[in-house]
Amino acid sequence: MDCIFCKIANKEIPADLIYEDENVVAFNDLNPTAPVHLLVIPKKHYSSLNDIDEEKVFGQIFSAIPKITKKLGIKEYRTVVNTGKSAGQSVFHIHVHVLSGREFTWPAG
Ligand code: DGP
Repeated sequence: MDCIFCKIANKEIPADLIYEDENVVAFNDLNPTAPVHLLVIPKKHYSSLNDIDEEKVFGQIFSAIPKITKKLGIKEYRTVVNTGKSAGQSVFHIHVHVLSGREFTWPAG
């Protein structure tokens, strides 16, 4: 499958890896929008949140996040999952953005 995030998870293309376990990898976003901007992805391919058919995947992703932020010394951060084009999704392998290091506004743009 021609998926850039599968290739990052499989180490076929390089990325700035921050964290890895059996099911999940996290790496720095190529175009950061905050001083800290990571992407956390499952190693297994799911195009979007709509395609996750195993509940355990949510636990795998979200339980990794506090481990990663703790490692980075971050206590406050924003997590974002864009689902679908109109919501801003541009890479169709589910990923959670983890953003920190500046003030964020709400509602999101
Ligand atoms: P989204 O728009 O929510 O689908 O976010 C996709 C993010 O992925 C975007 O912030 C840029 C990032 N990105 C795209 N291609 C690459 C890549 O090859 N390497 C890395 N590290 N990040 C990428």
